[in-house]
Amino acid sequence: FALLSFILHAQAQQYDESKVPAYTLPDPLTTLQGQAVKNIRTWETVRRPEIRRLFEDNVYGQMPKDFDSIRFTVEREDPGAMEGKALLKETRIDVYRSGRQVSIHLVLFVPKNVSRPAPVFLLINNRGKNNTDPDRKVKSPFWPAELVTESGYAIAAFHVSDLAPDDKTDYVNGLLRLYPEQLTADNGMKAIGAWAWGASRVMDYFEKESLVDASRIALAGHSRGGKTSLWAAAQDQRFALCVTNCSGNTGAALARRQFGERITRINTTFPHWFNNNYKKYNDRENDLPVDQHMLIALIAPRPVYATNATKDLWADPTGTFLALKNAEKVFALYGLRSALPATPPAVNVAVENSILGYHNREGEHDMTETDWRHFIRFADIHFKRK
Ligand code: GTR
Repeated sequence: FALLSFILHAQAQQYDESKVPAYTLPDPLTTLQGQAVKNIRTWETVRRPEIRRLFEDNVYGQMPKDFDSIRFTVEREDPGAMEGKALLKETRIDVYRSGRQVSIHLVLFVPKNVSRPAPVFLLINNRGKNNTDPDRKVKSPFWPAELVTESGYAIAAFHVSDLAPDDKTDYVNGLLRLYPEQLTADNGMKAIGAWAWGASRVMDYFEKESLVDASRIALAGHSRGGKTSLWAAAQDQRFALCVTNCSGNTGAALARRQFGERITRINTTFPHWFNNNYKKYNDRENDLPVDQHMLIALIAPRPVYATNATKDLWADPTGTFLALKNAEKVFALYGLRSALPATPPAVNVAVENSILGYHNREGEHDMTETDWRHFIRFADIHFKRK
């Protein structure tokens, strides 16, 4: 009984808005020395590096970039894919360090009726590999390649397991074999760091691929993949736009609200996602030197689109909206307008014409064609404006 009640207690998460405690968020525009950040220069030279470092040390871990070499090998090219409407290119990205190697398999469809180089939606795929079927026998709404290419974008995907298996023991058998020193450091990278690292190596490839426009890469991820898309875009400023779908705790939702999934719970179920230091914040959200609005702020001035689903309270829709709102002032430094209302928009109402976009779709924890239609419109607005 004692054990059972312990388990039930440990798993009890709350969904009651009236029980959200009073909290004060760390100010993205006040430096650790207490200086107010009033211009882009201080933001970019002092405060932004400071926040990035805080996330590295306390949450996601380091992002090493000292590899020996990178090689791109075309594994398959089909100019007649999607009934002749697109070019399919599958590429293996091999990265070497100290005699060890990691390989990322990338699937890419480039529409034919669009002027090249094409803008791209890149998905960090955390679900089954068949969701991104290059043969299109499976047409998953999670990666609606036909819809995206018909809308004038190339679409690409890689699978997280190429970098780190999503398993609390097995996660070491991937990229971390190249960086074993990360495993013994309290601020060492684990699985989510490794997945984000992989997104950057795909970007290295895009920079060399003449079919695509490396200055218009929209990075997208769902849930744990959405936590990763935020961290990758925060780290790597080459990503021009970030989509974070139902990313919840340690994604786009504020930790201090303690609503839905909490840090203790995520660190217990998924001890292989975040660094060792993050475990110090179990049940101590208020001691964190950051909150997730600051992760969104790191992406400024690049546009960020976050979503939720009404039946996914676990991912705290209100906390996600509030994280965006509290990041607005950093985008404002760049003179960028956020059209987010003061309180969350009505269900299914998308805010797209805004540097910070948002919708709360009716339904379950998922990424659907409806979500993608909004991502496309959001990218249309921002990429055209460029
Ligand atoms: C859940 C986890 C969430 C989210 C989700 C997913 O079990 O608690 O943080 O990442 O998985 O990735 O679908």
